[in-house]
Amino acid sequence: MKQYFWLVSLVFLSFGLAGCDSAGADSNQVATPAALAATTTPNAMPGMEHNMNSMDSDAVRLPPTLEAMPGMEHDMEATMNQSTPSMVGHNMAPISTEGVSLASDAQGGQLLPFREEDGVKVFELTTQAVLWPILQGVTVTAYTYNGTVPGPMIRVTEGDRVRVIIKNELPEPTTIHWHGILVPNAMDGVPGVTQDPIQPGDSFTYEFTAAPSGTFMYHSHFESDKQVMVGLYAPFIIDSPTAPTDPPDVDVTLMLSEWRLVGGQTFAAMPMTGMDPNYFTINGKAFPETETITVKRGQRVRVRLAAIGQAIHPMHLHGLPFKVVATDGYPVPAAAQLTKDTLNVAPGERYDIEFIASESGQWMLHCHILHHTTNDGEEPGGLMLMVNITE
Ligand SMILES: [Cu+2]
Repeated sequence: MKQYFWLVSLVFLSFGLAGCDSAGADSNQVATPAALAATTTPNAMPGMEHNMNSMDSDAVRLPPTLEAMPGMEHDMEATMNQSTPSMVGHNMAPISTEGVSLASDAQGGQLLPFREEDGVKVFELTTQAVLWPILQGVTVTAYTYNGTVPGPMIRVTEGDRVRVIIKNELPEPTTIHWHGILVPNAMDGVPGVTQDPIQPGDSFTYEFTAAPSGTFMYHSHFESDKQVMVGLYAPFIIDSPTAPTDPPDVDVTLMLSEWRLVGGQTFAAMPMTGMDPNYFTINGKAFPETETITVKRGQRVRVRLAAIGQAIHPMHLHGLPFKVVATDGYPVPAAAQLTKDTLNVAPGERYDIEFIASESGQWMLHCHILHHTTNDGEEPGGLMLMVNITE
């Protein structure tokens, strides 16, 4: 058991290091089995108490000595002691709550109103930190567009001229990337490449013609492993200019993500030991606070699944097989539409699925990585919601 654990750890570590900025790293510094053996038990493994009592305690030790992970020095120091105020890791320090107040809106992803100026649809966004309840009694410190997680939904028609004015009220720079939308390069939102970062207090105007039609997202592209993970994301739907002959009766967009909340402090959750998520949200809420999809029997339901965190979520729908009708915004021809009941949604991906509400009852839609259906280790929670089909 122990040997197997370390082997797995080593393999993961190797892959992890391969994906990091390890330029100039001495390969001898990559953790060896000896280094792996010299581990310490983590001080706190929140949410892991309830199901781990029977495990060999040696087996839950975490690898390795962090000094031996080239390319990760800048961030890892902070991980070692999360309560130290002098943390230097820019993405691993807790999100400051200084001057941050409770969100005034209760629900994210709501339609953003716009004004028309010379045929252009003009939207306004403000980035701001808020205290965002993901669950009754559980509040994260979030970076948001307009005070909600997810930010407000921008919904336009293909061919619309769209202008988005963003004012940055965060304590740090930011940019917006229009994920999947065919924007001109200068509007792509990559700091240092297509634009300068938008400094605190500054504004920036994005403008483009909305295309193609489909399910998209907008999100921060500045230190995105931090800013996206603490809430800077939102849905962007582009409808086809030709009205569909048979629109679904219900059309729901669900953004999936992860959080790390320890001791009341919010950290950017990362797929990395010591920064793992312990809360999981659909549209900014964890079960049982997730929304319920209420439909009448016989209605057709479209669910737009969008994973914006850093974990893959195999979403499983009880009782109601669905068809995958679009992938990353692009329609799937009818003859190629797979019928499934479980669908992997990887970070950045969008899938539009459709099903007929053929059987009345309460049907669960949930992630099948079952740790993702817990709230800080307590089940049920996280990535679950109910599809309530009435007569
Ligand atoms: Cu999951």
